[in-house]
Amino acid sequence: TVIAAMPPFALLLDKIDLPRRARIAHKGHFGHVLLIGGNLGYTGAIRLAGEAALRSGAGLVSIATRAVYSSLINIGRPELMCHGVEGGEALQDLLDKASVVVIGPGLGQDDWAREMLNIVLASDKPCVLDADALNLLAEQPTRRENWILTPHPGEAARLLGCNTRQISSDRFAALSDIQSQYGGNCLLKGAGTLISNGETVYVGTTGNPGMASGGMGDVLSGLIGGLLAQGLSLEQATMLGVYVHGEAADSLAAEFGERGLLAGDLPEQIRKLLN
Ligand code: NPW
Ligand code: AMP
Ligand code: MG
Repeated sequence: TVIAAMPPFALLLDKIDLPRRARIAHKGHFGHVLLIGGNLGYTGAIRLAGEAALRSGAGLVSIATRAVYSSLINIGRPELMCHGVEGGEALQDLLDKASVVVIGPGLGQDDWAREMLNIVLASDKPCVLDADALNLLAEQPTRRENWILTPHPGEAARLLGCNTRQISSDRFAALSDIQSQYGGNCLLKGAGTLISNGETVYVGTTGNPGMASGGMGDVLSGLIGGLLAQGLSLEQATMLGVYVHGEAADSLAAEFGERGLLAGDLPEQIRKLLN
């Protein structure tokens, strides 16, 4: 395995085809992200992922969530389309319209969550698996190439059947084990997020301890999903997403300080950076 520092922003952008908005562009040109999650107690997670997907420039963003919460999640952010989905058939209809799926933020691990994940796994849509989708995946390990897995060390430990301390003692080995077992593009989040495409491991150079607060990871998975929906490759979306997520937090920390940085502060800053 080759280990490399993340290229600087200008070089990264040079290699990435983030689409320009042509004069005659319309929303259909920038992909449709379907985000699945937001179970009891965790509705905020899917809302944060949705805001990040919108600010990344995706054309359309839909959320599939529990029926009881569906009308609450987009309060104050009506650009998000929210669907209460209790059965597999309803989710299948939404999947058919989506270009990319993000599943996991606030998904929970109950029967509803399992049903949602199984339907996504049965489709061949490119997807980002985060949070509880990773915890459920650990129960039925599967390999796939067209997905991005975004574990933090706790989720990584579940994916590998070990404990967090073992993950932290050799993060490169842990990520390499996850990638070879599960395939696709994989991250190991934390201070200095690692990214693996199976050949090279990149070390993230952005981010700060202000990000040690709830919802930060949910913003990252929505951002990566939004970039994927705009036509970036799995690797490009992962690299650019991790870079910009950390850089957004760094510029906010430089202005306001690390303490009190909120996940919900990031999407607007992400927009500035991507433009
Ligand atoms: P320890 O304690 O060190 O052994 P969980 P979660 C470890 C949703 N959210 N370095 C650490 O383990 C999510 O989307 C909803 C080392 C820690 O105790 C999920 O669906 C929010 N260890 C659900 O909640 C905002 C690290 O992992 C354990 C580490 C549960 O997700 C919050 C915690 O992980 C949240 O996003 C690191 N850098 N990072 C909302 N507003 O609705 C983590 N660990 O048990 O998987 O719980 O990540 O909170
Ligand atoms: P999650 O635990 O899923 O909410 O994800 C937390 C996000 O914040 C990940 O992208 C981490 O890389 C980032 N993060 C958390 N703590 C730090 C830190 N001390 N330095 C840099 N990034 C961090
Ligand atoms: Mg998380």
